[in-house]
Amino acid sequence: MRIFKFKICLFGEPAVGKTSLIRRFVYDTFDEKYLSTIGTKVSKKTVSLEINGEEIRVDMMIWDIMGQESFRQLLKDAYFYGAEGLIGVADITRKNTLYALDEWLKEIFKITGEKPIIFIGNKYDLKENAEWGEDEIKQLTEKYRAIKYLFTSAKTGEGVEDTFLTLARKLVEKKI
Ligand code: G3D
Ligand code: MG
Repeated sequence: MRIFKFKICLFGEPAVGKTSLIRRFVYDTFDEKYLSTIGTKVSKKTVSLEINGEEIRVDMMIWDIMGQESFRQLLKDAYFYGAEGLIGVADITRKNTLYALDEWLKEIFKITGEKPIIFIGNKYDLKENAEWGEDEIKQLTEKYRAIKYLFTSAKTGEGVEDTFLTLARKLVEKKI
């Protein structure tokens, strides 16, 4: 069986749900009391995909950035260096978190070059309180020629698997 390994980085403003999305995907749990810590955490999840009738194993090394703004500035280059896939996360209840992805990407692409990316509107379980929606995220998706956008909830799990598996598939397809 062919095995691929990819570095995948999540990015986005504090409290949009990056850590919760990773925990949901990797451990299938959602902990309301998860504490933010300092630094970077790498989680590994192995998935298998069928591509053109071939079963392929993908080791996804999923990087989570944490900590304060000043710390992130210091960490940024090392964090994004070698990233092969990107997941940009915004919170649908805060419009500024969507616009912030633009700023993030200007910096990230300087480090990684243009890489496959998926945009996420997280906290979809709170959609009654949404400050933005499909139109806004579609614009961003077109601007960066992203693979796609998705609305997710780390709380209910909606869209979470789809996000990571779509990215994994895209990364494998680029290689084979
Ligand atoms: P971050 O890693 O991007 O900084 P976290 O974000 O994963 O730490 O999440 C920040 C807060 O948002 C957490 O709440 C977390 O429980 C909550 N959250 C994350 N994803 C969702 C979601 O999909 N729906 C809802 N309703 N809440 C979510 P606290 O209260 O611990 O700060
Ligand atoms: Mg976090």
